[in-house]
Amino acid sequence: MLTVYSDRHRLHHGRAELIDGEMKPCFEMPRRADFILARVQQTRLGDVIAPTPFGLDPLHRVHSRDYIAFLQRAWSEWHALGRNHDALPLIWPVRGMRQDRVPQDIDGKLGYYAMDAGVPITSGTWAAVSDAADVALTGASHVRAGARGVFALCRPPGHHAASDYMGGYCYVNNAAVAAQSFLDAGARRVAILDVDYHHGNGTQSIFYHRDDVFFASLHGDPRTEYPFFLGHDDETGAAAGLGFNANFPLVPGIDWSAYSVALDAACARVAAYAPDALVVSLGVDTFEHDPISQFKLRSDDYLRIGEAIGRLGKPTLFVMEGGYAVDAIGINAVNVLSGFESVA
Ligand code: SP5
Ligand code: ZN
Repeated sequence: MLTVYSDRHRLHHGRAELIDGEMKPCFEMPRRADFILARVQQTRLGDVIAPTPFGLDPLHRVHSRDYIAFLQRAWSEWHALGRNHDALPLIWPVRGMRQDRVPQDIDGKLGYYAMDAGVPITSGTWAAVSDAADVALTGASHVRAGARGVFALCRPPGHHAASDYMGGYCYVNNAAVAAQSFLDAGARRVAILDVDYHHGNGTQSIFYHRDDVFFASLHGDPRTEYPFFLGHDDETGAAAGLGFNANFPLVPGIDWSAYSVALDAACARVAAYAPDALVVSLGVDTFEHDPISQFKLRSDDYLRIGEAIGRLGKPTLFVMEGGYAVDAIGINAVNVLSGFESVA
């Protein structure tokens, strides 16, 4: 399987995040991608290529122009105030406050364009974020050219980012950008299967009113898990998109026996949709030793996930999302890809 990877992910390295009331080193760190790449090479999964630049147009297809412009300029606006630490939001427009006035000050803009404080912006964040989108777009172009499966080793991840906000370590929604690129190149229907531990709220939001992208997500139940405010099973789409969104919220502590039932159900929905292409939001934070998650999947279970996806028989783009047990992240992510390849 072809892997697309850019070294420039390293330019995004947030220092700290607020977790359980303490500032701790960011769980979403450069070593994650390094370990995945090392495993790709160690297992001889296939060639590794650099992305080609696609520019801003494909990003504007799923994100608002003002949001992308904010991402591009945020660090320089922050740095111009003499601040050298990560830019982080500290106030949000909650119920009853104005959503229709974008503040002029960077502190206001950070809150306006963020859903949480898990999105540090550093001097290199935009370079890494735009390369991650190019990684996904390059991967999609190879799927279109006939590859059965391609791995977009994106970092930072994307599935919590919606059309006009960042959150949960995500800035640009790489999976959504790639899905839209399939449609713009002539696909009629694209499915996105999100197996990250957290609900893909950004991806769901982007396509919620549309019938040309079917979104299915397996994740920790938002009644007890981040992102809390989206991801329930009664969210089935709206307007033309009604019936084209499927959430599978799962209780904490589940292992493969329960997970696989939901995975089979989600895969059956994908198959029924009969997509021209499949995008997999590949998070491996469902792992038993993940430091911020509550599922109990083991490394071998990721082979089974890959096999289930492979049996769908669709041209498939894997887009890397979460996974924070760094020592095992390469094994688990590449197991999915190997499992996929084992079912020809
Ligand atoms: C892409 C992705 O996986 N983003 C995840 C963002 C999660 N951010 C909030 C994490 C909260 C963890 N709370 C549990 C702490 C355990 N001590
Ligand atoms: Zn996650």
